[in-house]
Amino acid sequence: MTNFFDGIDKVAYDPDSTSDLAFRHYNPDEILLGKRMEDHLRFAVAYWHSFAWEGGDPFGGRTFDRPWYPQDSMEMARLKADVAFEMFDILGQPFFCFHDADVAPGGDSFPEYKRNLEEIVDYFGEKMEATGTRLLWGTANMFTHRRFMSGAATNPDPDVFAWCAATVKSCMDATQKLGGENYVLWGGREGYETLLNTDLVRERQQAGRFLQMVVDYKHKIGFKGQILIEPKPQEPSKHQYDFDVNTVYSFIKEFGLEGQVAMNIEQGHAILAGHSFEHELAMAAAFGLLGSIDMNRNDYQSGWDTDQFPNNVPEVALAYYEILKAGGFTTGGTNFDAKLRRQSLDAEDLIAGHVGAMDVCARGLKAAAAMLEDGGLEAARSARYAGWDGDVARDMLANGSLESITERVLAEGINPEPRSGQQERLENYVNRFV
Ligand code: XLS
Ligand code: NI
Ligand code: NI
Repeated sequence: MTNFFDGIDKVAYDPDSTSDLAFRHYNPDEILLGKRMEDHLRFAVAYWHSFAWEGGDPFGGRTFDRPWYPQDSMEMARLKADVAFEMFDILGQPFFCFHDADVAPGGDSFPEYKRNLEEIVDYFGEKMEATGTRLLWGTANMFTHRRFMSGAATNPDPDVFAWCAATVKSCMDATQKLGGENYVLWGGREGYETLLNTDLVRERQQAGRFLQMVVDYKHKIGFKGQILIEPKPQEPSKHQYDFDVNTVYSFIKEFGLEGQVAMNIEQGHAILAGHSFEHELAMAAAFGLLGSIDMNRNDYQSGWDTDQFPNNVPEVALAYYEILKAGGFTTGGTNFDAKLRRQSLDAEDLIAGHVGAMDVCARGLKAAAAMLEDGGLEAARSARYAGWDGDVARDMLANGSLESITERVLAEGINPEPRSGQQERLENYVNRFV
């Protein structure tokens, strides 16, 4: 036991509590739509934000002071793991997620990197066995180190591509060994700054080939989880190749990977792309590619990825509405890709951030489940499109041509009369549940 969380008790569900560190809505065993709340939400803590990020921003260095700093030795990596698993026990969330770089020092060579990762993976394995915390997904950080400054798989230098292939193999092995339920690829620096020095056709080909290798390796090792791509429109690169759900969908099709790769959708990335979270979720669901979510929120004024803990119930409710409507998570879950504000220095702040986020998600989920059960939104939508259920309309769509349709417009004197979209009424409807 470390003493990092001294004085902080295991968080309990207590609907009447006035404590800021209690769950008033997250009740893991509560049944919604025939399933336990915990099994709907499948919460995960993100190792990077909670334990590896030191509180820096573009204008200043670290603000936190943690007993596992400096993060450059295996001894510190083990201490960090001890603290992380203590937090998992306090929160009681079922999963966590990590990048290789979050959990062990990278060392000076590939063999050293691999040794360190394997050593900490064994340490995690023991802790997961002892505590029951599971791995939602693993991933590789191929964006922080300077070797990745011009891209990872999309790098002009083939040696960087080779380094990345070896790195992802190690991270997939680690994920497989720990029973991870998914493997995520977020294209951190897979994009470019300026066309003046960039061959974007070649770079996209490299990224596509890389993804094919990842899928081949998944089958080779019999990894049962899903491979997930996480779209993001910019930051760190000016132009990212995996801009949003639609862009990633066409990328998957172009490289023949339909049915092999799904998506991890992040609230903040959706906002950066000029979409809403529910738009991206509905789009992914429409393609059958809704895998998992990174739950956070962006500051709506700042225009960059602020990765804050979610705190807006109506927004979260609409997101879970799309997820439930699509049938809910299978291997996916709700990963809190969220970090403290850099002035939030205390161990207690880390707990408060997660407790609040879990409770907001639970409230959103309850509202979403109630709206689905009530069926009001679906009924309104069906009524709006009812004209398309008729035989004539169906036949027009399936077999019509511009000439045959024109004939009918003339013969029947078709002259459409607009009808209300009723947005305000529907917004009032949602407000009854949130
Ligand atoms: C960064 C991404 C990152 C991924 C994992 O914006 O959200 O945290 O989720 O590499
Ligand atoms: Ni992000
Ligand atoms: Ni993310």
